[in-house]
Parts: sequence; C-alpha cells; structure tokens
Amino acid sequence: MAHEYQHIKFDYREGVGHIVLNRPDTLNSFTQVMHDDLKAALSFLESREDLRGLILTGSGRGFCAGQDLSERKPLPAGQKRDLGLGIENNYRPLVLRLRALPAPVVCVVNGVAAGAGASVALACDIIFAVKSAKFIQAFAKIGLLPDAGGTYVWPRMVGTQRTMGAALFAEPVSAQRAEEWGLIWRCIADDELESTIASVHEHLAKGATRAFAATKQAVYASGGNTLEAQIDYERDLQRELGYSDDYLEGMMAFGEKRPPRFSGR
Ligand code: T3D
Repeated sequence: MAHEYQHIKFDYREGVGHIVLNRPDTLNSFTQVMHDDLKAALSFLESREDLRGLILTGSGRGFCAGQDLSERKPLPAGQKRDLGLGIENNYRPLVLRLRALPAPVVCVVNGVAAGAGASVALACDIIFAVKSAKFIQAFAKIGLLPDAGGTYVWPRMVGTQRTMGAALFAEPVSAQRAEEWGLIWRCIADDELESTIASVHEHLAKGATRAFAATKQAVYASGGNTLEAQIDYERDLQRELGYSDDYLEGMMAFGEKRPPRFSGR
C-alpha cells in the first residue's frame, strides 16, 4: 500500500520530487512520524530511474525548528534518554540519503531553521533562503551540541570561528549574512519563494541530470582526495558523461545555436 504522508507533503512530477515539511504550528519540527514520512519519500525517489532532482521546503512561517521537543518529555526519576538512538535511526540516514541521492537536492528555506532543521537544510546541495529566514544553532540552549552533520558542514562552509560563534552563542544568522558567509547559495526576497521553487523545478526537470549528479559526486569526494586523485576521478566521471545522450544533445544544440533539450540520460 502506498505510504500516507501525515507530517510532510510529497509530490513527484517531471522527475522532480517536492517535499514540504508540514507541521506549521510547531515550525515543522521533526517528529517520528515526519521521519517515517521522509524515509518513505526518499525510498520512492531512490527507486526512480527518471529522478532529476528534489526540492525541500517548509510550510507556514518556519522551515524547521529541529527535533520536536514535545517528544522529549522528561522521563520518570532515575531514567535517562539515549539521544544517540534518534540520531542513529533518523537524522543520520536522512542526511546521508540526501547526500547520496543521484540528483541535486535543493533546499528553499522559507523561514527559521533551527537545531537539526538548520543541519538538514545545510546538508542539501544548494540552499536558497528568504530574506526573513534565519539559521539558529539552538542546540547549546538545551545543553546539546550541533548534530545531524552540524559540526561537519559548518566548518567546511564558513570556517571554525563562525561555526564556534554560531554554536556557542546560538545567535541567529540571517539569510543575508548566511549568503555573505557562503553558508547558502542565495538570499531571495520573501515574495520570491514560489517563483524560486518554480524556476528551480524547471532547471532540474530540464537540466543535464547526469552531469549534475556527477558534479555532486565529484564535489563531495574532493574533501577526502588529493588533487591527483580528484583529477583522476573527474576523468572517470567525464568519460561516462561523454557517452551520455545529454552530452551529444548539448554539443548538437551548441552547433545549431539553440537551447539544448536534455533528456537526463
Ligand atoms: O532529541 C534528540 O533526538 C537529539 C537531537 C536533537 C536535534 C535538535 O534539533 S535539538 C534542537 C531542538 N530545537 C530547538 O531547540 C529550537 C526550539 N525552538 C525555538 O527556539 C524557537 O521556536 C525558534 C527560535 C525556532 C522560533 O522562535 P519563534 O519565537 O519564532 O516561535 P515560537 O513561538 O518559539 O514557536 C512557535 C510554536 O512552535 C510554539 O508553539 P505554541 O506556543 O505556538 O503552541 C513553539 O512551542 C513551537 N515550537 C518551536 N520549536 C519547537 C516547537 N515545538 C516543538 N519542538 C520544537 N523544536
């Protein structure tokens, strides 16, 4: 039976998945049900041979306020909660599956992104954020460290000082500052949210999907490679792309001075 989504909205058209985190009353904070929904949506996307991209956003005024803290009510005296379990079972697979998806994952941050909500947004391949959005490393306020890849992604994107400052002081980082820092690709006007989602959809649905996927693979592999190893890796990926329909079409379109019509194959 098809999965019935409760805490997200999920749609798939022209090879592009759209996930909308959908608990606006709690700023789309992560529940177990939302994680189960996300797992089902990702399984669907991973099964599609025609996949060309994924767009992730939130409903209402927030993107995601991280873990739903109402699911972390204090336990009876003497008992302690194993917080590693939620990371192992939910956040780890979520972030790793987004990274492994063989197509770009674009996050359009529509409002505040806090705690694991910020980590998940920033684990995406490209991030847009509306001007009123902010990123908050809220963890320290409840006695935790940034998780869901928060201590991996931030220092690589913005350096140690900004990472430490944002994490230890838990001060909101505005979308404009996030763009200046290189934490996100682009800060957009609030009223450009829908048009940005539409144009990103168009770009993914009509783009050179295999080239996008190879670019994603190569960029993430570079962190663990020497220059020599990386150039070798690029060579191997480029060789594969050279055999693709999209490369033939791109070259033909160039010669004929017309826009390419990429099939994604
Ligand atoms: O536990 C584990 O598994 C370990 C893993 C942890 C990962 C994490 O994500 S830990 C970090 C968890 N998140 C937070 O600590 C953030 C908590 N939220 C906030 O600090 C603030 O809500 C924001 C700064 C994000 C936004 O502030 P503001 O003033 O714009 O909105 P608000 O009024 O605080 O929130 C609106 C409603 O959403 C409110 O409900 P109400 O009063 O209208 O009924 C609020 O309680 C609810 N809400 C916000 N965040 C959460 C939440 N409800 C449950 N869980 C939340 N995380």
